[in-house]
Amino acid sequence: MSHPIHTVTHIDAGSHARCGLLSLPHGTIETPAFMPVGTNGTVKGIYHEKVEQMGYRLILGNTYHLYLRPGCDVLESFGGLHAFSSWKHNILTDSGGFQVFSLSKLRKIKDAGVTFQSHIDGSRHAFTPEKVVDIQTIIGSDIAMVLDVCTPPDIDYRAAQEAWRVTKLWAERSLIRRDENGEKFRGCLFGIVQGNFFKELRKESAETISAMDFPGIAIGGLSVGETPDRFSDFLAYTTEMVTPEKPRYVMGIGSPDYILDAVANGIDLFDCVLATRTARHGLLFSDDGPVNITKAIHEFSSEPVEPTCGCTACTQYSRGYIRHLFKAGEMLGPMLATEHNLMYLHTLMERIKNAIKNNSFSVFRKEYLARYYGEKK
Ligand code: PRF
Ligand code: ZN
Repeated sequence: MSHPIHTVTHIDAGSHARCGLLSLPHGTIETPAFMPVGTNGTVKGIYHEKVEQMGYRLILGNTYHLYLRPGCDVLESFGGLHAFSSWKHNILTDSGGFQVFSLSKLRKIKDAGVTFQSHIDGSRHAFTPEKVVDIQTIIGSDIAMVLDVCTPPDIDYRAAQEAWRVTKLWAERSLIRRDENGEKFRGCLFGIVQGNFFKELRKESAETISAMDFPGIAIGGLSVGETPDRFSDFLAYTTEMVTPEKPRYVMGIGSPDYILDAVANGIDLFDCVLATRTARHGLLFSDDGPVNITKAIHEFSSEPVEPTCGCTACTQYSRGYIRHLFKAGEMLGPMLATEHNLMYLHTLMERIKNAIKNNSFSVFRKEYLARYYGEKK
């Protein structure tokens, strides 16, 4: 059996929110934690050094992208992604289970695996659950994810059942390959719960994946285009079915409201491109909701984006200047916005952890959301 990697240190008195310590090959992480996305081995628009200075110790990479470019031969010759990219802390890699379904063309799923065409040059490739574990072994992932079948929200029961059947089969084979790889695989392999928007399938999936020899459990197939109410309903339902003994990770969520929802249900980890992607379009997080810095109302504003934020953008520049950078197409605009959004989320996680430790998470959440959804600036 995999040894436990997560210790719960405190559970909030009024919700399922919990604080804990997650022990990984490149150091221990305080949970709940948000993970910035660095698809190609870089968090877009920001130095590793800054990401590290803010306090992040776990970032994401994508097996799908890294396998296509630079490729396993390059990664292997450098001794893995840590050495290649010079990121000293933990790396989680997604399996490609989502990227193959959202980015590639002509994909075909069989029990053996999935064949697809690269979104970069149209070349043909095949992923099997075994190959995906092998690629993540070469990458040197601290947390590796199993290959899964992520489905859109509008499919029928039979299609959802079939996707879960394949996901389960692949999860079993992934564990066998992890064990075959022995010492070469140094990370923690997480299982992924699927089951689309059918409670019966979600229950079976959560219980089955929880009982398998994974040290951590991810909840997949949420935030794939369903309504916020449906997201919230299925998040709560599924999380309750996942064993509390293991770290729980909900894949692909990262707006403050969804983070608070996830934490309230007892989720320990989440990631999303939202913070960094929307930053590049001039959307900056604030306690008063997202600020679109490109809007005309900021033209003459000498105010910082968020007065309580300690990032470079908020301590050194005005809204008016940052708006100008975006309007002029200057690189510094997206760079400052990226740093701000990551700093904002890191600070938000600190506030959340403090609220949990003080048993006041529900009050914090309510007050935070009242302001967040209030008058938009
Ligand atoms: N599976 C995998 N990666 C993911 C997802 C999933 O279901 C999602 C769904 N929100 C995001 N990233 N492997
Ligand atoms: Zn800031």
